[in-house]
Amino acid sequence: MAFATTAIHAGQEPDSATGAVAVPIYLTSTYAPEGLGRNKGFEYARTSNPTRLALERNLAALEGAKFGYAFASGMAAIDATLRLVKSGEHVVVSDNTYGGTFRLFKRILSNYGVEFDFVDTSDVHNVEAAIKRNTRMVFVETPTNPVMIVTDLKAVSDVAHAAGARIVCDNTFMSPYLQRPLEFGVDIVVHSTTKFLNGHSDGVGGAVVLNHEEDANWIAFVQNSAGAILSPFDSWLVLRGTKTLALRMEQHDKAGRAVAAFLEDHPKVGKIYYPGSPSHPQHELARRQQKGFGSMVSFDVGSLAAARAMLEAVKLCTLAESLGGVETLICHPATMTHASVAPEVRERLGITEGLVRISVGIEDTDDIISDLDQALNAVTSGE
Ligand code: P1T
Repeated sequence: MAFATTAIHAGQEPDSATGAVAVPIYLTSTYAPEGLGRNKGFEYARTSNPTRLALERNLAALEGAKFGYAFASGMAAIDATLRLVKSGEHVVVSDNTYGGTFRLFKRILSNYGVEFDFVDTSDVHNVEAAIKRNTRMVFVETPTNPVMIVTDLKAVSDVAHAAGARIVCDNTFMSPYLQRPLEFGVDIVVHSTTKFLNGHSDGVGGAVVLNHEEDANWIAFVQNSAGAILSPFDSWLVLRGTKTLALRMEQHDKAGRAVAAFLEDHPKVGKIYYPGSPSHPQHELARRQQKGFGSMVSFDVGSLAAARAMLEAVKLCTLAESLGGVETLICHPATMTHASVAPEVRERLGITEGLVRISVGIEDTDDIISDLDQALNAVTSGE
């Protein structure tokens, strides 16, 4: 079945009890068994819930995976995935990830004996060089948040597998509509469903999808044992979101390209980060690996003062963290999403004080561009 059909139907047969076409929100914490040891597949709602299960099947199908697990947030999904690694083992990570991922690895998981090395995974040789005897996982984000570095998933998967390590890809920026990492050899895909999968900025959630049965059993065990589950209502919101994922991503992609082209020509804009621009260093790789370029665009306006002037002048675009919703959101990574990354690391990655990140929504594209234009024109040349 094609993607748009899978998105609407996978995991969502009409309800067996009532025929309800939309999956009901099962607001129950527990289930009455028919007798001791005889239940209908559900015992306690931390372990499993029919609404969450429908979403988990839906997300697995969208990524072309056998197993899916929904978590309370993208960070909870990433945390659960890292439970596949034990104390004394080593993980190679893309050096530019979402700030929260960096914080979880560096500030929390490092305290439990897991070793992390952060490298620029856009060059597969850096990954090869960072592999150690005890490397058990390679974790990549592509394109990265917020400077849009693209990693060759096939090449890095081969290197990881040759070393006996799993490769995990955070596919939040692309969504499975624009990129399906498992097709390139990636073992595990993680998502913040808060973003494009939900698509309406009304719920926080995360997901892990994979094919390897033993690892899947462990993720399910962690999900049940640590309990960072997605609620039935939030599961339902994401299910509603994925029904329109194909349509939304088509428009996000179109609008992203138009906004990037507009910014590229604007005199107040310096460097622009968008894999769809022919000037992007991995433009060709992005073309091969992705079905489109998406709607995340970052650009440098030169200084904190200029960024502030612009961000305070937008009217239609909303100054806020997060991304992937129908509405255009704009933010300042250095002080918002990536504030937990050390200043020298931010500087090296290009997360300067003048960097602005935009998640282009699906409002009328001309309206978005007019708003950006008037906000950029509010930046005076001294700033
Ligand atoms: O916010 P949460 O659902 O826990 O997801 C974390 C996360 C994981 N991976 C990527 C690539 C992300 O972008 C995020 C969250 N990012 C933002 C909130 C942001 O504005 O960038």
